[in-house]
Amino acid sequence: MSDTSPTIGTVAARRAGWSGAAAAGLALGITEFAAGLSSGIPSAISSIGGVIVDISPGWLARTAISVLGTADKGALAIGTVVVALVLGAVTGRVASRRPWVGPVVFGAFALVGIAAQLASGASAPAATVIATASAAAIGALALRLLLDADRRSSVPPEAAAAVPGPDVIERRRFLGLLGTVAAGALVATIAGRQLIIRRSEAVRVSAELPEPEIRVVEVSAEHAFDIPGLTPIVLGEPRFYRVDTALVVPVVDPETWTLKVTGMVDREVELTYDDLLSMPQIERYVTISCVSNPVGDTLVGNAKWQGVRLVDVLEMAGVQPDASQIVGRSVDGWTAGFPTAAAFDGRDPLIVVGMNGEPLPRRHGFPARLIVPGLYGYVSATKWLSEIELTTWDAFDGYWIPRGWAKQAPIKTQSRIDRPIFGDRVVGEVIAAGVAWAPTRGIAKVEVQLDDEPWQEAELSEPLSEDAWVQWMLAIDAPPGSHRLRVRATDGTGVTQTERRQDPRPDGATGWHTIEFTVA
Ligand SMILES: Nc1nc2c(c(=O)[nH]1)N[C@H]1C(S)=C(S)[C@@H](COP(=O)(O)O)O[C@H]1N2
Ligand SMILES: [Mo]
Repeated sequence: MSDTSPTIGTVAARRAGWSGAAAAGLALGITEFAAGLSSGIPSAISSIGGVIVDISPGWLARTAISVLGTADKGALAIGTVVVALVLGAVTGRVASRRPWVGPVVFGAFALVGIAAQLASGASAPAATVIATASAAAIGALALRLLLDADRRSSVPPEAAAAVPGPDVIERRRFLGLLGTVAAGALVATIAGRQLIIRRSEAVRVSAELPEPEIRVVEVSAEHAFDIPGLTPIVLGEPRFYRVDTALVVPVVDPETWTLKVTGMVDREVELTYDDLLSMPQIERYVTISCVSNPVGDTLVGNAKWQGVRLVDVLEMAGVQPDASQIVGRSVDGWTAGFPTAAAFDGRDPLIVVGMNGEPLPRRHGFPARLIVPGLYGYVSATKWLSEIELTTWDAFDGYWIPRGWAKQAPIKTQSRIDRPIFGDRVVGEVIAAGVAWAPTRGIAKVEVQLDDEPWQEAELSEPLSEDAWVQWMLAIDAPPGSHRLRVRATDGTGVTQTERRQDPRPDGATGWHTIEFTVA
């Protein structure tokens, strides 16, 4: 390098870095703006984020998704942008010495972006390719202009102290150009995001839900204790947990959406949203849980679901005798599979269109999802359902199976202490309370143990169904001081939860929820 002065060298490198970051930002902003203009062009930022989720090891994706809940989705998008800007900055520095590097790296960006966008299901592939390739070309051009302007404004060290001359004008020109590119990046990104959000909000969430033919009981006093801190017996938005791999909640237009039944069937069936709504509807209280729910945690919820019996739709298609697995496929390609037997053994899975009397919220799978009582969500509860495929047990593994989770995954009997909470300082009487669930088996008994005292049986709420959790409560006589409290449930078949602690992976956590608290 002719640039031997460390100060000048660093400043020049820094300017080249800013140039690269701004150019990368502009390219990304243009892709986002294109996604805002056309629903057939997926957001490059979201698509790349989605690929990161897909290729990251199962434990990492699972941890990020379950531990961070939904917040990680924004974080992942921001992370994707930050990484792109950093790569842009590095590119700018290198390209200031080797100009050919700029177009090459931006070209590579374009290929990665296009691959991710096409993988996420671009409905306008040609427009997607053109938009992203143009965005990258504009980014490369912006970088070239910035580096040229920067070079013109650079002065040899001995001239730096001279009176303002042409170099200062060039410096202003460079800064002006840098500001313009950065502002363009910001405006394009924000405008694109806004357009994407506005379009998603314009899509009708649903017509009226039809009257169910089979209604469930309304929740009344015997179904739910009125105790502060105890989880409500029916959860809705925003408390019902959400777990999925979708970075952006899929926006499905019910006017064009269809549900296909394919694979080992006598005849393929394709239903529109209106077809589904015109079929006999039933209501059901079902508690669903995430397999990654640690003992005592909240990735579990109970709701009133409305929908069509899965068997009604399967009978339209005619299931072939050898079809041993039912695979639900989402509009975004996510899959979950469960034994065909689970559809016919009386647990009566639903193709759900309603949650707690409202059309299914987007986060929970609008326009339709599967709910299979007694199975963890990752093998059964496909949201944004687009296809039900009949296949054999060995022929296909759902999304999470190759990532180290069990293929057979019935929900384990579990109980949780909601109050007191860990570390509580209780003044006066101790009212312990919580929930317990064993979907399809029901809860026969919940017992609570204070320190090493004998187990005491808690009072249970009247179950809403065999598939729904129950609340439990018990007034505890605890002297002042610190205490340990444990809970265990016995299901309707007489089996009591095991004390043995097991991590969620591969088929669900076990162990007794245990807390510590003090009495004042
Ligand atoms: N399309 C799709 N459906 C999905 C998932 C997903 O990642 N994508 N995750 C499943 C998992 S792991 C669980 S636990 C449940 C959670 O449903 P909820 O978000 O409505 O609580 O959805 C299931 N359905
Ligand atoms: Mo899950």
